[in-house]
Amino acid sequence: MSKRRLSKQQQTRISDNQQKRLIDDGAANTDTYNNCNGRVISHYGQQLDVESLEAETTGKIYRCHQRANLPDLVTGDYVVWERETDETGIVLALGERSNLFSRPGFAGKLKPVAANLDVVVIVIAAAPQAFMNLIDRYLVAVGAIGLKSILILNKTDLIDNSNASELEALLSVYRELNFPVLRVSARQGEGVAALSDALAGKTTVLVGQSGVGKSSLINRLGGETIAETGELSAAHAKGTHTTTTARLFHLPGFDLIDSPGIREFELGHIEPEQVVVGFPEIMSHAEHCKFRDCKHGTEPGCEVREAVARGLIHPDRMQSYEQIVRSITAA
Ligand SMILES: Nc1nc2c(ncn2[C@@H]2O[C@H](COP(=O)(O)OP(=O)(O)OP(=O)(O)O)[C@@H](O)[C@H]2O)c(=O)[nH]1
Ligand SMILES: [Mg+2]
Ligand SMILES: [Zn+2]
Repeated sequence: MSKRRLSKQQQTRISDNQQKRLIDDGAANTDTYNNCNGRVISHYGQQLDVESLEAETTGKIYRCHQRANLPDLVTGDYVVWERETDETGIVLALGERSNLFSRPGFAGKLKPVAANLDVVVIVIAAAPQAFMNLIDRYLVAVGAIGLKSILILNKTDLIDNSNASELEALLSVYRELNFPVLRVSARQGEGVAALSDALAGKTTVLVGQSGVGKSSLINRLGGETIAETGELSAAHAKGTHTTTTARLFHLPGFDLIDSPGIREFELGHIEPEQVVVGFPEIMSHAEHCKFRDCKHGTEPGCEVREAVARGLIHPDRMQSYEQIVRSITAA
């Protein structure tokens, strides 16, 4: 039900945009009979899988090329496309994006991951090891585009005396900051119903290190094997980069985008002043610093330092913040 409502809204937006586009192109008289609405489900190099949003072919996937004048399209994009054969087509125009989640790829070049999202789910796991700084980098990237995050700890079935208190301490930092936190096990099903509820009616992308179980969660939520999963490497207990391209899955009640896992997440595209969007507790104190451009270092009248000293800001989060700012300034 929610899917139909969403696509209708989007179709209105698309057709407005399509009209603008055709006028922009000076092609207002073009025969638009064959133009269809669609959504990019996945992309493979130069080719895209576009799902038809047209009544008579709804849900059918067409392998498409895109017109050369279009920017790189990503999973989640709404597009106008034209059918070529029963299985192929060409994308003519890109609908307006409500947001675009990107991460830096090779040589610091921004790599768009997915568009038109409602939520970003940051997945960590009992193994491979979770790092606060990686979570914080994601929170900054998500906050910078005005989206909300949910933090998920997967593989709760692997929690034992050796890692329980460390993981709980990590989660409690975010819980206290009012970031939604869920504990799940894709393998055993714990917490999966609550996760399903949290995603209802939304388009969400799963992000996180390789091997944390993003694709496994898709399979558990979908009740069948629809995404490929891979074992952790025996030598390093790290992920093996099984998922290679972002793909949108329609699951019962919501859309969920699987994305390739990462080893590192460099925030090359964020300005140092923006880092604070991932740190609401620092932001609220920074407003009261004596100097407006306070770097929260050794300046007099720094309310952030004061808050750390009084235990109002977690020292690990402060350290994480400083590390991110340093990494950006050094880049
Ligand atoms: N014990 C346990 N293992 C899990 C759980 N979820 C996933 N795994 C295992 O973790 C490994 C990696 O899972 P994937 O789903 O491929 O991880 P991913 O995050 O999609 O990894 P990339 O595609 O490389 O980014 C597989 O061997 C899964 O069976 C879980 O809840 N418990
Ligand atoms: Mg995967
Ligand atoms: Zn300050």
